[in-house]
Amino acid sequence: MIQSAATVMERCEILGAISEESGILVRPYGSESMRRVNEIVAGWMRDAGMTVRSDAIGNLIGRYEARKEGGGTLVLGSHLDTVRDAGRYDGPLGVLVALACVECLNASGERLPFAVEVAAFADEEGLRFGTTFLGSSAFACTLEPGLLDLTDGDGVRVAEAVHAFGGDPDALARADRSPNDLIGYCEVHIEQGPVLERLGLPVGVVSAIQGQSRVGVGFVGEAGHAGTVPMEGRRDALPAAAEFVLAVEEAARRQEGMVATVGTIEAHPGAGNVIPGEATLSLDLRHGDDGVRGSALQALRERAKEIARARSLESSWRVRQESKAVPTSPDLTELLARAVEEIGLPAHRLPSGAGHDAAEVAAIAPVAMLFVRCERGISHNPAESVEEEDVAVAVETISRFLALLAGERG
Ligand code: HGY
Ligand code: MN
Ligand code: MN
Repeated sequence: MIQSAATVMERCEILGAISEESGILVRPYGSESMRRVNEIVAGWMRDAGMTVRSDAIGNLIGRYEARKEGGGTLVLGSHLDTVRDAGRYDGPLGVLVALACVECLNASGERLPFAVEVAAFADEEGLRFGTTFLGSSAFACTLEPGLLDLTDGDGVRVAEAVHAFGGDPDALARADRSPNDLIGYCEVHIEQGPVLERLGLPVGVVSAIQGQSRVGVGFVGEAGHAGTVPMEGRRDALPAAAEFVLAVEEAARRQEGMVATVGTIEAHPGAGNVIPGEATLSLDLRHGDDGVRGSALQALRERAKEIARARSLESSWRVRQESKAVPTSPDLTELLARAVEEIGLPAHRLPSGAGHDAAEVAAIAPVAMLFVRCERGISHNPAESVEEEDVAVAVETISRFLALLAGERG
C-alpha cells in the first residue's frame, strides 16, 4: 500500500500540473487540460487491466471485470475538474486511490464477484457554468434538461460544450447503464475541514452530505458617467449587490448550521469612470436540512427584490442548480467502518459540509465516502496538502472494503 500511495502522490502532482493557465491550477469542464488529464488517466486505467469508456457528458469510466458476469458493479471514483487556483487533491485523490486499489487487484490477478468501475467525473465543481455535479448528475441520469441551456462566460451553452467535448447532449437524459446492476458507489475525498487533523486520525467515514443551492443573482439599473450624473437619482447596480452580499452574510450568521457565500461579483460595463448599470453575483447556500435551506433561499430572494425596489432597479434570480442533503448508506458505511477498524483505527463518523459526486450518485445507488485528513482543513486553495501515509491508509481501507464486500457477495 505504501508503494501505491507513493504512486498516487506522484500522479496527483502530474495531474496538478495540467491546467488551462500557467502558474495556477484551473481545469474546467470540457477544457483542453481536462482532455489531456482524461487521456493520461485512461492510459493508467488500461494499464491496470480496465476497459475504458466515456459517457455522454465525457465522464471517464474504467471497468475491471468480475470473476464472472452478473455479479453487479461497484463504482469507485471522484472528479477531475477543479475550481480556479485549485489544490491537487480535491477530486483527483479519489480517482487515483480507486485506481490504485484496482492496480493491486490486477497485479495479483485477483477478480472479485462483482465488477469494479472507476469513475472520473468531468464536472463536479461547476466552475464553467456556475452549477455543481454536472458529471455525476449525467451519470445518475438526474441532469435537468433545462441545464443544457445555461451558458458559460463566453456564451457557450452546456449542450454545445458537451458536444465539443465529444459527448452527446441528446443522450444525457438516457441512462448509460442499468441502475439494477449497481451495488453502490464509494468515494474517497480529502476532508476539506479540520476535524480529522484535530482528532489525530488519517481517515474518517462520512455520515451525510449537506444540501446546496447555487444561484445567479443580478441587479440592473442604468450605466452613466461617473463625473456628471449626480448621486441623487443614480441607478447604480453595484451598491445593491453590495447590500445583498451583506444580507447573505447576515442570514447565514443568524441560522445555525448554515453557510452562504458570494464567490463572484461583476460590475458591468466595468470601467472605473462608469456607473455600473448591471451587477451580477453568485450565491452558494448550504445547510444539512433541505427545508431550512429552502426557506432561507426564499427569504434572500425576497430581500434581493426589496433591495432592487428601494433603488429603482430590476433584480433577477436564476437557480442554476440545487442538490439535496444526502445520508450515506448505512450498510456500505458500516462496511467501510469495519475496513477502517481492521487496520486498527477508530472509524470516526463525520458529516460533509462540501458537496460530492456521491450526493448525485445516491439517486441510483447506495453511497459511502471515506475522508482523508488534510493539512489545516485547507481546500479550494493551492495549499491543499495530504500526507502519503494517510493516502496509504485510504488505499488499504478501500482494498479491505472491496474484500469485505466480496466476502458478503462471494
Ligand atoms: O463546492 C463543493 O462543495 C465541492 O467542493 N464542489
Ligand atoms: Mn471542491
Ligand atoms: Mn471535490
